[in-house]
Amino acid sequence: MLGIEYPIIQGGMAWVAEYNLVAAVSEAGGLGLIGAGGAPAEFVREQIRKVKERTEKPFGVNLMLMNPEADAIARVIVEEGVKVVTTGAGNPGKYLSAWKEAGVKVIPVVASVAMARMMERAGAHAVVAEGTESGGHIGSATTMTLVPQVVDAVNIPVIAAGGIADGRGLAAAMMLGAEAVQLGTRFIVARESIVHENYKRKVIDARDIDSEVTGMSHGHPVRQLRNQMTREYLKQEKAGAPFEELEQLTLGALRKAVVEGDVVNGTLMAGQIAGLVHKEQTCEEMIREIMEQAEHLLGK
Ligand code: TUI
Repeated sequence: MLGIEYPIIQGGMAWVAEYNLVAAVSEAGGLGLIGAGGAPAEFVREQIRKVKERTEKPFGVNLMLMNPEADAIARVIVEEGVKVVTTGAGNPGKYLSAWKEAGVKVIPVVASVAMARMMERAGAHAVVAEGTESGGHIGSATTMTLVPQVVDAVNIPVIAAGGIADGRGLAAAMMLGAEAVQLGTRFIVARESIVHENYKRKVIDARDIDSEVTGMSHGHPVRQLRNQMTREYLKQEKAGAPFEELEQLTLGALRKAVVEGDVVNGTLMAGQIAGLVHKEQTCEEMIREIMEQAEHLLGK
């Protein structure tokens, strides 16, 4: 459906998934996704053009639906002839018909069976079922429970995400009925990833229980590695701080971590599988290793 060699999709991580990483993943035979995050539409257009200069292979865009320029980005995706779009943090229903008319493959990220069903009815080509093990904005169901329930509920292909970083995860996801996997955390530390060295080091050094979920009280849970920022956030959240105040605390904090390498006051979004990510490698090495391990486990 996507014209890719291997069933490995790179998560559309805000700030992290820019053209260098995206082109590297697609060149290696996976599907790179530009993470539009909170970026302006014209920035996303430039990113798309830069990926096209670097690879002829398929790639896509992830539209984070809370982006105030979401409508404009949805149009840029059509104008620039992007072949695949994934969406996150909301319901992309209002964009579906325009994308489908333009021949874009539409793959919403969902965190529940109800949303998966709704997306299938609306005409989505596939869904990413994302478990709570993931980094960033999360739902509450685990990958182990969500994926088979979504597989049973819909007739379109299901891509598993959350807690997957190696061939064992890929093989397990296939056993649950998924057709492909989406990885974020492992690609943060890719050689081609522009993420600051300090952030990469934090992911590489992280243990299994080093992530924390902030924002549970106001309905926007976000998983990230524990640091001064999460301690301060959780302290204020526990004391009943209003949403707006907590928002102030995290404003620009992801950029601070990715670009400036501020691992003290920055937001280090990463999934629970960070404890399994041990070294920087090229995307090609990562994908080859994952495929070899999964093929061995699945007996080809
Ligand atoms: O979207 C994500 N992960 C993200 S978005 C993001 S940007 C951000 N930055 C700072 C603070 C907060 C967010 C970082 N990580 N994953 C896909 C995903 N989508 N997970 C859960 C959902 C989801 C949630 C609710 C999808 C649909 C949904 O529907 C609600 C509705 O509208 O009915």
